[in-house]
Amino acid sequence: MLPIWALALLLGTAVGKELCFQRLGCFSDDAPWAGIVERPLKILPWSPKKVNTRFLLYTNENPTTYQELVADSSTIEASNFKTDRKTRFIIHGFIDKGEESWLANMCKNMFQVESVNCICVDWKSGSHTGYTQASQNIRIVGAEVAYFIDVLQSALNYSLSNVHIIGHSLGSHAAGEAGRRTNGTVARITGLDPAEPCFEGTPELVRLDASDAQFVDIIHTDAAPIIPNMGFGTSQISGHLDFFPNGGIHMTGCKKNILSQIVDIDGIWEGSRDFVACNHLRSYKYYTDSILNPGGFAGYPCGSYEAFTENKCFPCPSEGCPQMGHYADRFPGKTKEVGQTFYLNTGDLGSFPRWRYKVVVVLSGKRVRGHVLVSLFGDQGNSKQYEVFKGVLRPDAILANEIDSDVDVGDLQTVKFVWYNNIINPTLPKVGASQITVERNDGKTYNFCSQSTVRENVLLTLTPC
Ligand SMILES: [Ca+2]
Ligand SMILES: [Ca+2]
Repeated sequence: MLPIWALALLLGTAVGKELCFQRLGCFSDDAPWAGIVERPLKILPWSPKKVNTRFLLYTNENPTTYQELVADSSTIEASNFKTDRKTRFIIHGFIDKGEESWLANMCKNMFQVESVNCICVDWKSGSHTGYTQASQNIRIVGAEVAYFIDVLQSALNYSLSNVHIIGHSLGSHAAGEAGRRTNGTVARITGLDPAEPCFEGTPELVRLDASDAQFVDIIHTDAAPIIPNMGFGTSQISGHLDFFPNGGIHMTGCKKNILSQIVDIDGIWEGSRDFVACNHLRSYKYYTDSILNPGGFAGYPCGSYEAFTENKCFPCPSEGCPQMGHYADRFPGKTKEVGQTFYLNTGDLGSFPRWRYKVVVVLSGKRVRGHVLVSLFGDQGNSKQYEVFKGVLRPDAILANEIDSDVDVGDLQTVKFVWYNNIINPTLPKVGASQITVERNDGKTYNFCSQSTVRENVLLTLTPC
């Protein structure tokens, strides 16, 4: 017979601890929730009261001031919530809050293009703690969102095909948990740079994956390893469509993560969050911009970012390219299979959308060393000058490159060619383009010709031929 204390010890290792709550049920620290390699600490989430999940409703009728909802039909019916509209939940991440301006700004962009119930989910009481605890608290947040959705369904007869959950960072996994608890029946979950630590490599039960909703799309913006690069987001393919803008690791306009200023994960958000976590935060900025730029974030199916930058993944295939962000659900092949990966480039701060074109230039004139630039003129706008080539310019050479324009020029009407080398040459050499071919990402091709040549820094206009 074992002494009582030894029996208790044996049971203690075999059976984990468990917390139960009236509305949300029980939460255990059994594997894989805790006690696995990726999450060795045996800790439990805080109580629903302490996490204090709140639902802040914005609609087209109240775009700037929220109505706070609770999961109760009479409160929801008394609010501006409309059952004939889609509902999009937005869940923030670690050391963040539901009143942060980026969530409301995302809603405001939606109101410009659709009528929608936009619910910002605040769990700041549970997110302002150590990272390991916060990564457990998202289980409560996910359960609260699932409970709220259950009320919408049972009390208001609201269809889950109208529910979209958007989560950033740890909020992505809270969205996954809400989806899991509603048996993967919500229409869509968008993971904005889902958090890596305590989730990457874990069983699908505990992290956001493609089984958590009818359609799951992911934007990866900080996919470098957490150690040693402090890349907070996961590189794990987690949805039906996984987008890797700018390759998914270093976002255009962000400096590299500042390692020397970060002691550990808990220190990452202290102080200057935009400076330290620039890559990680870009995911929600891209999503917010995508709402107002339906064609500006085309993702190209490609095996790697390297192949994409080597111009091997253009134009879009016959079924088209999905759009990263708000309109990803318009892609016909969105749920054809899980783990479809897409690459694209974005702009830097101020203007993120880009439209990619393939440009082929046939040179004429003298043989000189220099740079060749081309600008595109169309019925919807004109692009800047983009460099297509630098090196030795030989007559009849064919130069091909892809450019990412900050303007959708529409149907092309003319193109302009210019070259320069900043080398003083008394013979004043002239170079031209006998033909320039421009291909859009939908495969439509335009040809332009010229008989002329020009001195450096002089614009040459080519007309359709
Ligand atoms: Ca999951
Ligand atoms: Ca990472």
